[in-house]
Amino acid sequence: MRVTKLLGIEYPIIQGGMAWVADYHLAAAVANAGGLGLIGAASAPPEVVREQIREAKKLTDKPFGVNVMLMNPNAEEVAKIVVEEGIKVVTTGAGNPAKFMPMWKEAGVKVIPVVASVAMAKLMERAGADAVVAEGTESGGHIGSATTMTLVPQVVDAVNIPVIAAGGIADGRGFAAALMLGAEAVQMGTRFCVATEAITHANYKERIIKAKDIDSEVTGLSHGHPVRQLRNNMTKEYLRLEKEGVPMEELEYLTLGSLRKAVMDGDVTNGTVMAGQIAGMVKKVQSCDEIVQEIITEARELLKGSRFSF
Ligand code: TUI
Repeated sequence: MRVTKLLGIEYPIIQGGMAWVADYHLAAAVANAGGLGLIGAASAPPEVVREQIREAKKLTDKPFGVNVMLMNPNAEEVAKIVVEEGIKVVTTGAGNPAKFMPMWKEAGVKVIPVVASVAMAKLMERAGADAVVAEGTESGGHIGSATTMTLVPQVVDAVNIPVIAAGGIADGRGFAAALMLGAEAVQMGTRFCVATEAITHANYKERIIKAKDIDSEVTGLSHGHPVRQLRNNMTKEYLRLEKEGVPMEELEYLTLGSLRKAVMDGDVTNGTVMAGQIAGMVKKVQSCDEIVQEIITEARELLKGSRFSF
């Protein structure tokens, strides 16, 4: 498979670069399980990202990457640190990473932008991306509008680089379906968010495990920053104010630090509980190794004898 070869990993499973959740513990655990683990730089200060990378190296000698969140005002510094620390794979989110590509390519870093449209996927291919993650609107966090089912095959048809499917995938069936849509790997967030090794607060994990299929809401649609999260006091209040036409700046104030409050402090009532629509199917805390093995075994069984068998 092109993606496993490109990244030097055993299984074509990539962990999402989730803000606060994807720290070095999770990245190293996914790497040790044979997938691609990622440290989610999110809004962390650049020196914290450097520290995280060094800690991950102590826990694994397998390849792992860093997700650079492009809305972060420190993204440029983080982009440089990734090179300085010898990171070999970068994924990016929430923007266009073109200005960092020459620096990364020169340093031999494999660049995998997360995209939510065909246009962005083509742009990234032309800019030198090694692969793209096509992320459907089923995902948690900052999202686009196309579903995984519609986005993935259209991106596959539009580019020649490998496409990694994300959004709504959490088991072997989703993995197999992604391959049938033409993807060559999957990226998963929600399932890894509840992993034993994830530092996610127990309340957050429990909220995901108790979630039903229709428990997520999308906030921020009216001001162009849609974020999928599980329904609670925060989403009710946010959506009420958004409907009243409260300006974006005031809404941002409401959510300042709210993800941290949920992930780290366990306030899943007033904090932001980002998770994908597949949360309803995520039913237990398991180690990253168990998660990866279960998905691969299930998918192999489903694809046996087909041209997708692996
Ligand atoms: O980035 C994500 N998901 C995220 S980032 C994040 S951090 C955050 N925290 C609080 C509020 C808001 C965000 C949480 N979840 N996924 C990757 C992704 N990228 N989804 C959609 C996009 C995207 C959107 C527009 C990529 C490129 C793009 O292009 C716009 C442009 O600049 O042309």
